[in-house]
Amino acid sequence: MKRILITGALGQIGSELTLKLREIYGADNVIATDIKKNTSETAQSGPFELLDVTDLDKMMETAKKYKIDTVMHLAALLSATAETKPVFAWNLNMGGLMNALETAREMNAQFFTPSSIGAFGPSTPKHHTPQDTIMRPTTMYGVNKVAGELLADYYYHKFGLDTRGLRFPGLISHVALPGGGTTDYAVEIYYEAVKTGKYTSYINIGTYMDMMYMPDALNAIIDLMEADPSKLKHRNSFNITAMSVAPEDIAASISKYIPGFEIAYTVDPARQSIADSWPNSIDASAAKEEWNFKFQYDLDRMTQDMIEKLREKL
Ligand code: VAH
Repeated sequence: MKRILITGALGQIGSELTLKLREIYGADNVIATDIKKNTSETAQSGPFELLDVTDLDKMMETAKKYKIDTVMHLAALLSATAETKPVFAWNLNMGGLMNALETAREMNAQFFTPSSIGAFGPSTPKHHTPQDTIMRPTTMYGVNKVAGELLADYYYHKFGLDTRGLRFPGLISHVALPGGGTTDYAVEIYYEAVKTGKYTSYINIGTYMDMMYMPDALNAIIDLMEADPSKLKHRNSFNITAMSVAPEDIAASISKYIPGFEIAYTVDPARQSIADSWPNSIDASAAKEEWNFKFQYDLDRMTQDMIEKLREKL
């Protein structure tokens, strides 16, 4: 990883990943791209190009202009939005991925794209979901993620491209908001806790999903990309997680730092049914064995940091 092209650089992951990569590899060596520009530090602190990921010519041209050797393809529509616009989701998620893989192939670049716990479905074992198991998702997002994992593995086997991926759980951060995901509640709850001291959850009590704090997710991406390829038995994609939590667990953790915090529930059936189709807790042992995956933030440590950072921000 010396010259990195990032798509979706102003999204939830990209906003922070771009800055972290610029710190490590040098600001000029990390080319941020997104469909729109904004005034964030991410957009201003190094090279930025407008890029619609469905435009292969522009992606190739940008890759060649900057002589990139790594593609990190983050641009995608998340699960809840994808359910409301399935055809658009297919075209963006699969079309964008295909273009990013083709760009990586042309440049002989290392390649990363996130998968998700959304790649699993109702017939997947729900607890300690193994690395290699049944994957029959019932959402468009999940279908895209499974197809994406297979496609990235195909590029590895067929063309020898160095493709690597992670199955992310819900990611929680205080920098850029997620948009249109099922796990977004786990971010909103912190904003509302700091702003108003209460939160109404659209995900029901007792609904367990895996989650991870953004700093751990960023380290995982970099550790995986830097990992010795001879140790990797899997490539696309590795289960990783830091905690398996339900809304009431996050609420209880927040109450330790914001006494009197109140949670209520008004369930959104659309997002609840997506959450119900996903695992309760996944097993990350393959990631630990093959490239030493580790995390630093458990629920309380994350809560403490989120509240501190949001108090400064809001
Ligand atoms: C979503 N945050 O909710 C994403 C994620 C684990 C789920 O992929 O759609």
